[in-house]
Amino acid sequence: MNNKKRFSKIVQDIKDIKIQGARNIAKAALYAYSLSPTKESMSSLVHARPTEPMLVNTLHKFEKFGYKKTLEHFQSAQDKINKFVLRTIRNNSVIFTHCHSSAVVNSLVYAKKHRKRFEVYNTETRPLFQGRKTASELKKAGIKITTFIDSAIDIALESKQNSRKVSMILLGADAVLKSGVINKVGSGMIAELASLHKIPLYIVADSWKYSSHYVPIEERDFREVWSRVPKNIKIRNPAFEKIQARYIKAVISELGILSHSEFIKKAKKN
Ligand code: RUB
Repeated sequence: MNNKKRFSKIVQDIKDIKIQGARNIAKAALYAYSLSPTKESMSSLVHARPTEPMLVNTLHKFEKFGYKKTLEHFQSAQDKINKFVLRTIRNNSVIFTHCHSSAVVNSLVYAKKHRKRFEVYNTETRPLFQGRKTASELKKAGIKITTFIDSAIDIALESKQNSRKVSMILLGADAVLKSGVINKVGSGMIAELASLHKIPLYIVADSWKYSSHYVPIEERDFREVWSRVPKNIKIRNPAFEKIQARYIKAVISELGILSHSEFIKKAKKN
């Protein structure tokens, strides 16, 4: 396969969610852009998933620092994040997560390897079921996992309906903004329920997800929801949603375990 074909395949895989999650998307975009570093390539990568400032930030870093140095950031940031998440997990706890975040999954696998005792509740995450990916990866690492249908989020978080109460929520992020965090649709509702049930909600995210610009919410194809929908039924399929800053206990990034406002200050400086 030549570079042009390889580039187009990566863009298509990002569009089709074969490559998913902000960090994996940014990493794949970095490689694709290194194959074809032109204005047009930048534009097709940026438009492949519009809610991804990490992708944009990564391509700008590439222009300043080159491929190798930019790529190194991903692992070194994740290594630091893993250590910070390890500190926040209490033994014998139940952790709730949503969709598939490589930052969350990596840090949970790291915590398990470092002998933390915990189990995980997660959601299947319709319409594309990224929750199954999370469940399979955690199971493979020997972590006890229970998957709930999305409509049962309140049941998952409500202590009376489960043998054990959820002690913390770990969510990934697509964008960290001054007003809050954008993550998979459903995250806003989870944050409101977390506040109702007094469960701390942490965002686990690389600081390159910070953006001082407006970030649009991607609306995806209706066929993901209902492929043969009868005429005159309109389908809405927003991919992401904002979590208001007031619901966030801390943002765990390579910069530390910081309140949302402290994170914004530090990320702005970087
Ligand atoms: C994935 C999603 C993830 C964030 C963070 O949505 O919302 O929580 O992207 O992921 P989609 P990561 O499946 O639509 O891309 O921690 O891997 O950056």
